[in-house]
Amino acid sequence: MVEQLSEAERAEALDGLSDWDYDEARDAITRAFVFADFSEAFAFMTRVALLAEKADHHPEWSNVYNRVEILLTTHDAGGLSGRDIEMADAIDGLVE
Ligand code: HBI
Repeated sequence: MVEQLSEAERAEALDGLSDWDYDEARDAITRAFVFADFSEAFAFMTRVALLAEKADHHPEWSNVYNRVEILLTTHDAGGLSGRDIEMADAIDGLVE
């Protein structure tokens, strides 16, 4: 069972994720990525999909042309967990 982050743990984790926003209603983190075109956006999604399968941790996301919006939360924990923070770090690593 994955544990939901406490308020203090969440605050500390969010401090280290400056590009992500906290969605209070969902107890989730979100980030929008914008690419040159659809092809670049979809290539990024493919890389995220491979990360997600490897980690057995999957994003809620949408894509419109060159824009990819990602929301991370842990369904098994009913909110934000350490697995979301790890996934956000790994996704950030793809675009830095
Ligand atoms: N992805 N975001 C997210 N949250 C989960 O709880 C989750 C997941 N991917 C796979 C997964 N859980 C499985 O471990 C379980 O549902 C079996």
